[in-house]
Amino acid sequence: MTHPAPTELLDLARTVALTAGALAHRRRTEGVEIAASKSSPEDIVTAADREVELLIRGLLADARPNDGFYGEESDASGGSSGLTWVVDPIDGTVNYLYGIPFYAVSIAVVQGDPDPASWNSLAGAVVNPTLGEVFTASEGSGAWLGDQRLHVNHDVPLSLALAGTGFSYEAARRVWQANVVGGLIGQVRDIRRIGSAALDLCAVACGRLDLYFERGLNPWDHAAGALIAREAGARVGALQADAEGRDLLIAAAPALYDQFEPVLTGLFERFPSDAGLR
Ligand code: LIP
Repeated sequence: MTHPAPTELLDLARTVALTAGALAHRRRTEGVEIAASKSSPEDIVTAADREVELLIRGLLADARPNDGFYGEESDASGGSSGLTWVVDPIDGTVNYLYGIPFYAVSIAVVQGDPDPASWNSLAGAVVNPTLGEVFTASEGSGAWLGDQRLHVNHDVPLSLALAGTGFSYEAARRVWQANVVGGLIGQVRDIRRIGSAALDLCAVACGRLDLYFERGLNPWDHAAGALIAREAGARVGALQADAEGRDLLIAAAPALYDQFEPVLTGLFERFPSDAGLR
């Protein structure tokens, strides 16, 4: 099934993400309302998360009615075009709630099922409305921050790597993740917890981080950011040849990735999850 050029799909992703970002920002200044909690009391959804996703979904359906949709805050829908939009309306919702200027609208379009293990990412946009930063990438055309081409940091030894990571909304998983970070912190330059997987991956792409890893992410958290990191020269995946996914996502320059992988494997063995978490 033919589809438009990735650069053309990117224009749509960027335009919609900017419009959605403006709404999210406006709602932030008006005051944030928690609508509900999801997998745990810590896992909240705001009224703005839902409103912004509705806006994105409508704009994409108007422009491309035959595409599928897979978003964090609403039911997925299939399409007949072979393309699916993978959307996180506000990635970094807890930052959004607290007014920490690190949340983002994340929009990607993939070919095939919305499953990181098999999809082919064509284009992605991540917009941080507070900083006015627009990260974009399309398949084979590189990664950009505005009109600045991005490249990951190369030739960084693990001991000098600034590593980003994140923690789950499940308390038992957070304790397990913290044990792993405790085992790692003496082997890297330092750790950063930015609070948005989409912005963590963009940070690897633009060299603000040397390495990022996290367990427990949903496809919408990383769909656009992983393409942006890849197009900036990062290797993105899990352990061995596994594709990134809910189990684990690692992103770093290839040489650093190769150094980090055995260390992380060792830490997972040293700190097996008490609660049998995978
Ligand atoms: C967030 C991720 C972050 C992770 C949080 C949460 P949300 O997504 O971007 O990396 O550590 O637990 O999953 O819930 O803000 O869309």
